[in-house]
Amino acid sequence: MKADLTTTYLWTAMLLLAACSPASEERLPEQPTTPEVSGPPTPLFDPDSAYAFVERQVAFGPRVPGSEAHQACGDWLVATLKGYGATVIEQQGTVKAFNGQQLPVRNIIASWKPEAEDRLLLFAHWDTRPFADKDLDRKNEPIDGANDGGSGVGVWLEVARHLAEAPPALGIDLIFFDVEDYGQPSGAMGVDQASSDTWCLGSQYWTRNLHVPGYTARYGILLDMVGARDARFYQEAISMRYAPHVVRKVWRTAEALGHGDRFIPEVKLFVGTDDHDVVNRRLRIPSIDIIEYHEGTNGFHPSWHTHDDSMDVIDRTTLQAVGRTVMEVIWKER
Ligand code: AHN
Ligand code: ZN
Repeated sequence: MKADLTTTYLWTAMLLLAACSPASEERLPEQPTTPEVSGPPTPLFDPDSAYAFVERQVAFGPRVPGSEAHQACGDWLVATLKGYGATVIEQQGTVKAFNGQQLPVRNIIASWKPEAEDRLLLFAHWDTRPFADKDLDRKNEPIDGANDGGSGVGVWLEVARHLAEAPPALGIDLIFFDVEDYGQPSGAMGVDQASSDTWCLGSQYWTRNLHVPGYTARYGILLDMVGARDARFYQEAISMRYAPHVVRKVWRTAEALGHGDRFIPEVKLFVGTDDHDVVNRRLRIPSIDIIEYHEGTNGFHPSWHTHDDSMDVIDRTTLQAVGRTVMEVIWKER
């Protein structure tokens, strides 16, 4: 505490000097300025709450478009978001799946400060894959989607819980896109443009039917597969192409918060079939994808599109690293 006292004396002496000498007035500020622009402090992300939000979705059963579980979970999402003070728009329509099937689409759009011009777009997909094509067994049965679908929504719901109570400076639009994960299973030929267009049908629908004509936002953040134990997040190539400043801001913030072990500032993956690509290409809202890169497999978690994608892979410390980081970014925005 001695050092603090000395510092105080020094400051007092400097201020006195400044007050007495007119020449120094121009050089010294009237009072010490804080480096940060002041604003509401970032509220605390609660990983237990985020975990419970993932659990709650999974408890409905697989949220396959057109199913009863999907309907019930959607109703719960809308009610929850309204409970957090959001203006909610439900966008309903029909899209055609790769197999020719007509699918109902239900995008859930929650807005805070809808009148504000400066906005951030937060998004995740809330549907689950109707089959387990990467599994060896029960390939035709839908998956739990705890990580794929559930985790992004769970983190955003926990963020949403704070939006009414301690609003950040900017307007917020949180979109839960439907029918992201009904894409054509990749065969030996890999993913070409035609098959890549069979993914992300909900976000494609939204870009053609914007809830607000001419909608735009300062930037967008997509969360996809952000809940698995020991997950690491590397920078993603499409995000780097369209929104490098957002990528750097997020990874720098993670590092500053002590999550540098999770957020590694190296570009390691390219995810050309995710909702951020649609938003970037069609709307030019610079958008990033925070998505796990898993060494040794196809780049995604080994549970990806298998029946192992259950609550067993979800870990609170991963949800915490992601949730705390994005909240800090959102609440520091001016
Ligand atoms: C593919 O690479 C085919 N899809 C990435 C997007 C995705 C699917 N995220 C979750 N499921
Ligand atoms: Zn998926």
